[in-house]
Amino acid sequence: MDTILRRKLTLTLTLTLLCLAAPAHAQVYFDFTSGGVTSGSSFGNSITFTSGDVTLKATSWADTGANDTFESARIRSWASYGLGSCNRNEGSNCSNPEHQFDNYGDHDYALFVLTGGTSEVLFNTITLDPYNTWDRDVSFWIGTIDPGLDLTGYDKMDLAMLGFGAQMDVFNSRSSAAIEIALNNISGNALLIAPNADQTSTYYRHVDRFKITGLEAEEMARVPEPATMFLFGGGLLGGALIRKRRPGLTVES
Ligand SMILES: [Ca+2]
Ligand SMILES: [Ca+2]
Ligand SMILES: [Ca+2]
Ligand SMILES: [Ca+2]
Repeated sequence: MDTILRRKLTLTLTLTLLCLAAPAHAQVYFDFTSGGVTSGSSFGNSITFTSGDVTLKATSWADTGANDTFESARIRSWASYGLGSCNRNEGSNCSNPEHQFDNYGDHDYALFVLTGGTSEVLFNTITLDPYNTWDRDVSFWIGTIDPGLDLTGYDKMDLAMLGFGAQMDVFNSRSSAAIEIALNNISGNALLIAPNADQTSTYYRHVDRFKITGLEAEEMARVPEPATMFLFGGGLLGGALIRKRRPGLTVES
């Protein structure tokens, strides 16, 4: 009986520890081609999307300020075409093709900040769709930032100080086809993405333009504090030992 009890105890503890250790990664997907709640209708506005218990706030920015510092832009939803942006030099009601995220003239940026749920996610992929045939080179930064961060007045060199990780570049061919960009499962609560700005030429083959149609991520598991794990494990162990000491205990098989 002791052996059976010991086996049961070991199994219970093992399963308990496995459950605590195994991350229950909930997948979140934000479809930017439908839904979304728009707040404000000019520069500095936002569009909010939800997936499960996670809320995503999308805003757009551009280096239209003095010395290429960031200023808020107007993020817009073009229904099934996804999200685009009009910056201060394009005008808040800019039209095709400037209403995409583009690097013709100034450099447009999309900022996605997550709140609710575990907030921290692993960023999986983002889908971009050029509206017509354009280059599709992108740069992105992922990090854990103040969810209320206002980028006004900062520039690209300040991103690390604000909590973003290193700039990641993905170069793609010129095409009218949508493309899924791997975000390398980097963790954080924020993603900043822009057409790659390294090619300064306005030669048409270098100009990158796209709308953004979807973002896929997975919630990080809530990692229990070591103290909690110890107490939880210790509680189970204690309970089992008390039961073991009780006379006439029948072990269910
Ligand atoms: Ca634009
Ligand atoms: Ca532009
Ligand atoms: Ca500029
Ligand atoms: Ca390019």
